[in-house]
Amino acid sequence: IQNNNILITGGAGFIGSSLANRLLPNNKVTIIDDLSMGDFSNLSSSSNLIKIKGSVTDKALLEKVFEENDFDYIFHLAAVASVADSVARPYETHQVNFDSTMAILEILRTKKKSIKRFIFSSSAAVYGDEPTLPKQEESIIRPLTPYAVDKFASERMVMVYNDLYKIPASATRFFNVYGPNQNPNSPYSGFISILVDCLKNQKPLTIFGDGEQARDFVYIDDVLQALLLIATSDQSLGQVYNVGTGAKTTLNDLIRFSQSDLGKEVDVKYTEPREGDIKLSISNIQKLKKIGYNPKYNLESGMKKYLDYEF
Ligand code: UD2
Repeated sequence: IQNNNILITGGAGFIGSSLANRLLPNNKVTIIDDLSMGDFSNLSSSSNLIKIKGSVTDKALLEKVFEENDFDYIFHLAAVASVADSVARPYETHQVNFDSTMAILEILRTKKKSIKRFIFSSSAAVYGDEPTLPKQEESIIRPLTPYAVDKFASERMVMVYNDLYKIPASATRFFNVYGPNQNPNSPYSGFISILVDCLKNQKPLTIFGDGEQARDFVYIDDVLQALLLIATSDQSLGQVYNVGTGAKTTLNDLIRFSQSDLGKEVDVKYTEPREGDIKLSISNIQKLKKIGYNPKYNLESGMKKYLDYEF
């Protein structure tokens, strides 16, 4: 993507800032972020960058931004990213995770905005705990939490706007993304960011459950590859894609790996599982591979790159 005008909601957050830094040298990038989890310091300084501190639930702000800009690409990454947080605050997370999507879609429809692509970040959480693995895009959808319901509803609404109103759109179902600049400072942060923080600062780690729950952890660079492919492929129009690696890692695997790799002991405490927590989540990525996706990192090389960056 070059010489385009791009909006990234949640652009100060982990995935958003990584994407912005990749696009900034050759594009104009506008960021909206409420800085609840993100930080503008994640972003490279650039004359191509416009930073707006504000919430995607603020319709007046969205309208103003769209009045002042004709965007080519919109990456809607702003979200309450934590499944557990959505269980604690279902209504507030709904406003961020669903209403904001509709607000943007409505502006695009009613103001007849012509864009190249709207990319919505959905989640593997939509599959829930239905035991068939790995998860394919056509697998049974059984959302178990407010987070998962809102991600699925947003994703479907995006597809309806694509089909009925010709707002060109695609969606990604992210599995568990990790890498530098993922904020570890909340009990709701991503597990790997918390683990790395514990390793760095010798803090105790809490595992919710027996640690045998498994995830498909995907390194941020592979996620950027996926986002850029999905945004620019003709084939991906009106389509939703799993974004993962296809590999299964348990939390206990991760602790063993980090300890042996770094030679540091982690003080682990096991406690009750989280409500709505999924036991096994592994992706089938054949559909994404058909448009050219080729993940470059397995857990070992991804963790190595992340840890080299942190230590
Ligand atoms: C992650 C994403 C979510 C969604 C989903 C898709 C984050 C924060 N959430 O949800 O946005 O896209 O993946 O698959 O990235 N855990 C602990 N101790 C801790 C923190 C977590 O044991 O201190 C457990 C947690 O109960 C869960 C696992 O680690 O079993 C992963 O938790 P998570 O919050 O990193 O991610 P997940 O899969 O709920």
